Amino acid sequence: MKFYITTPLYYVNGNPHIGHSYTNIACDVLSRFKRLKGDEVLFSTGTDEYGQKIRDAALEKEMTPAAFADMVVPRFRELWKKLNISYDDFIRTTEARHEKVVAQILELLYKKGDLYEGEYSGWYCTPCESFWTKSQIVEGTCPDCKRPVEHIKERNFFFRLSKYQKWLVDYIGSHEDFILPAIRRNEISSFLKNPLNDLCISRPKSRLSWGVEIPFSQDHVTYVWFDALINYITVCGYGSDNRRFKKFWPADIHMIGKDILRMHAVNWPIMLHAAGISPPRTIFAHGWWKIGEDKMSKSKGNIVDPLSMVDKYGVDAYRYFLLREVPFGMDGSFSEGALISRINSDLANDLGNLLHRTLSMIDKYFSGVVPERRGVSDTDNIPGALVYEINNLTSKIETAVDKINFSQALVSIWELINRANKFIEQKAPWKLSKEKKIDELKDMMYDLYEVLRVVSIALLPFLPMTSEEMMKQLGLKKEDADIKKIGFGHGKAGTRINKGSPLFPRIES
Ligand code: ME8
Repeated sequence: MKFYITTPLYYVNGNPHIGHSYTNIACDVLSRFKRLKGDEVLFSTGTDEYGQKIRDAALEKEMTPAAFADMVVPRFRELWKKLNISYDDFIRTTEARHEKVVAQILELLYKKGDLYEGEYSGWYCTPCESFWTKSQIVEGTCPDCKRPVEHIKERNFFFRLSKYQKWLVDYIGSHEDFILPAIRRNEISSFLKNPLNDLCISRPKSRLSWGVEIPFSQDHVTYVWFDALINYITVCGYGSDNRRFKKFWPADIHMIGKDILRMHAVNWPIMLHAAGISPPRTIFAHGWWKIGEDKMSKSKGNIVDPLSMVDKYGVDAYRYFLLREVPFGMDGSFSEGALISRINSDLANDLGNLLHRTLSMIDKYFSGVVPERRGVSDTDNIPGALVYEINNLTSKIETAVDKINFSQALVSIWELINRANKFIEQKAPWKLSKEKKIDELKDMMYDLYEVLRVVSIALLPFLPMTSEEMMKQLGLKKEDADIKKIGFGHGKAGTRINKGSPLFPRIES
């Protein structure tokens, strides 16, 4: 099975913030999960470098846009490295491979008559890089970001979006998973109840020359939103490697934030369809991280720097918080207080404690060697028993991940962790030891070891460093990180454990 997942290409007019990291962490979890299942994954990310706002940001720093982009791009790469984002390709819209495909698509649509020249008169919002009509703007401001728009009147090229509106409406109607979550599909369906305007896809060079050349016009470059979307087919080989393209396209998931849903769920499928290419399987638009009630964004200046969060609290604590705190798809409010609470309760108390005390007991009672368990009985196979719950974990996680519901997947893992913690309290192994009930003690230690072993595998996509550290302490090898081993009994009696320091020290606020 193949799995092709993409992130948006982020604008390079400022440093990456937690919103960007959220999308990439989500894609990383899905990619790692698919790899764990043995799928062949292509995970792409990158940067969007043309357009008016990058040009303006560069001018402010008295740099050329190209030099400015070269300065910012490494900050994205550095962040992805720090966050353990396992992407396979990083594409910049200024690369020749991208521009070549953009030119091919433009040429194809022009020859087909789907691009035409005309006069554009309307309003433009630079921070959103979006055109608006008179009826859309609100008291001279952009309906999305509420900042002033400028009036523009110039000759440009247009793409016949309107010609394909009926096709798109039918397509959305017959493909339930095309736009997710359902609330976003409904949003697009109601937007499509009104007639679509054709899309202005160019800029005269006299006003903006920082863009991809248009092969049939000396005087224009393409509109940033027209060129950037095309990266999704460039990455998987369109126009350069047909076999690879056939293998990976259509993309399985375009992961985006809800701010750029219309471009992805209306313009992009129509561009593809007009060019004779199938649409992606799923466009998933997640919610926003806000600060209080405000959306976090580079242009609003209320940014939380992911690097400082990671330096303070660690990569996996940060990943855990973003994935666990808010059901994926909904908005969330970021606060350090909430992050610290999650670290102390879920990571330090529940997970960290279970590992530390179980390994301490295996050290104490069995000299650091996993004991052998007696056979499994009927009472082990009823809901609530550890054996039963361990055997049910994979299906719970798979169901949640298939629905792109990360918090639910983590809840299932933590239910098992907490059941094991409760089991220790109820069974009081120290009493079993005192009373010399050695067989019972062995069974119990083996079961706790099994919980930790399956948890260490299940956590790999979400918290890769923690998973690795747990496996090391549990005396497991790399090849033990296999989804087929998330089941009771794969752990080997006789394994020597290597107890280390606690995974997540408590944070005193
Ligand atoms: O839109 N909360 O780039 P961009 C959650 N270049 N996610 C957020 C967020 C927030 N507060 N802020 C940003 C562009 N994001 C275009 C994309 S794609 C061909 C071109 C994430 O730098 C989210 O994924 O403005 C959102 O869609 C994306 O960053 C926008 O990034």
